[in-house]
Amino acid sequence: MLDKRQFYINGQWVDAKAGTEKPVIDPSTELPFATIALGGQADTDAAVAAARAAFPAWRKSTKAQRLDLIRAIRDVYMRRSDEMGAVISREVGAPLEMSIAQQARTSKSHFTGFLDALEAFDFDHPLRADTPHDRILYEPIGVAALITPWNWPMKQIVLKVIPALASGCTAVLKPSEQAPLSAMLFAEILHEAGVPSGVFNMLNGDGQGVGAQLSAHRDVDMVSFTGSTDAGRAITRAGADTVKRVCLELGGKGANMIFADADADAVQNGVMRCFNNSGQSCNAPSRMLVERSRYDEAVAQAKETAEAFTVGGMSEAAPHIGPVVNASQFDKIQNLIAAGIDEGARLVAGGLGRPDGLDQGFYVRPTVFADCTPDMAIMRTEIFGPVLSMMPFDTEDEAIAIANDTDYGLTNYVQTADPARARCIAREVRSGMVEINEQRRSTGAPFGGMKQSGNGREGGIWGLEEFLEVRAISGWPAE
Ligand code: TXE
Repeated sequence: MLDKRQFYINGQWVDAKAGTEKPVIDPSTELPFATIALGGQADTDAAVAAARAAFPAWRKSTKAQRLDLIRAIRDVYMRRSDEMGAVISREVGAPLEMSIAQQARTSKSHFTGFLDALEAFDFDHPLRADTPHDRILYEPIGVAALITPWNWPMKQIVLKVIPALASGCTAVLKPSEQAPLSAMLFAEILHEAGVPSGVFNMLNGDGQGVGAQLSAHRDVDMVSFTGSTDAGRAITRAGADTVKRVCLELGGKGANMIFADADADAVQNGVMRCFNNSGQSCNAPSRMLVERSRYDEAVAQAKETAEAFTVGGMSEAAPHIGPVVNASQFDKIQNLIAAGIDEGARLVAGGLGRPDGLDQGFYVRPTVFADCTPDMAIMRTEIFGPVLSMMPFDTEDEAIAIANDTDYGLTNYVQTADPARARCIAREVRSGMVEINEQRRSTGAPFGGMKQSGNGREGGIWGLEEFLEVRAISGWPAE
């Protein structure tokens, strides 16, 4: 059993002062393989105090110093990225190849996006050329608490820690208690790269403990959070007394609108995208809307694609999907599959229970429902498992209306050969991101949602601005 009970505070690994312990469970065996400490108030206070003490000096660091530090972190991170992939696989159960390629190595693009953004960012300039006495100053907000989930653990950590440091903030990271070990390796990497003591701190804890303590803390200036919409609400409430800035990246229920003129492989790609990472992505295209003339064929293709998926442990060769992260996610998904059956959706692939031959581990059968209606639980709830819900539509307006009929607004998808239609749909759907014909966002584009998918944007210039205060000084003397 690995002993991982320490926290990284003020440049050192230290023992927990308060709180309890928790086993880390391997999702593919349901067996514990490590022990972590879950901190308490005294640990939270120590981490925040270290970040507060380091802030005055780090706030005054130059852009060149920050760029050098981020490049150094990136270089150590990339050197250790295969090690990182292996740790992620162990704690969340994802296939090893996928953890290395998609989880660990791709974070490099986030480093690039923030280095470009920082290089280009002007922290100090006149309002306009004709108003030299009006000066605009961008300042780091202060101590940033970063609370992250387990589904893409390292991307979510990089997307918060790097812009926090780039902006001149100091940081306290509380990773998910489901994925603590990759965060601890990340702390080792930052230490090796020479991050000054106290600028970055990391402690483990659960949402009710360290998560809530950081959100309410008087010496924390902002919280950047990725996770469930419920936890986002709780953090917002806890931060209200101190009027904290709270940046939220929450769940999603993406619609993938497939028109009759879409590419031949649009359905297959849509199923694969929905099931990637065992369906545990906030931007999973989990509602597939298909133009009626192509619908029956699409249901047959989705069934075939789902049934071709293999499910198994982390060391099996791709393409396959691993288990979901824990027992409560497994139960949530099973309950939603049962609800889909009860509410009359047509089960065309997968279904309840574990796949044949996998009696232990949180394995879910790749599942497809057809003939869904917008009011069904499987069309409204973020399932966070390999479950696709399909329904037909007749007109472009109907597709847009169904896509928008959700509390979420993170990513929507459209597949069509008609450029005018693609542009119209991109403008009309209410989501922070739209992907047309499988085109992925480029490095540095903003990631974030509308409605109950959140209020923040991560990545590039927008990700940097989340950590900055903008100030207006009038009467600025000429230099
Ligand atoms: O998330 P939680 P869970 C969704 C997805 C999933 C569901 C539940 O639908 O099925 O959420 O997953 C911390 N104050 N997403 O229970 O609880 C917690 O410790 C402060 C979508 O794992 O939101 C962890 O660090 N912090 C999502 C983080 O929040 C709190 C990714 C995520 O845990 C807290 C994950 C509190 N009161 C789940 N309560 C996405 N947007 O990608 C919890 N936490």
